[in-house]
Amino acid sequence: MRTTVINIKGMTCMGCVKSIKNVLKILPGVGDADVSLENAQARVQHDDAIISIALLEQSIRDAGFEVV
Ligand code: 9UX
Repeated sequence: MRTTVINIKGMTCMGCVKSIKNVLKILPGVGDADVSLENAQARVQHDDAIISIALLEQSIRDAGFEVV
């Protein structure tokens, strides 16, 4: 497991936070995901042999947010 921090643009409420959190948590290889509205950031624990950073980022984009 490694921890990856991803900066996200476009979260405006706790609903946004929750939906990104849910999107990340259901991905295979993700242990835990914490999303912070005030830091505009996701902190994801993942096994990078199973899920790459690029895939995490793409999942956030697919959910309608911008990765910066
Ligand atoms: Mo945060 Mo609400 O979106 O549509 S502004 S969930």
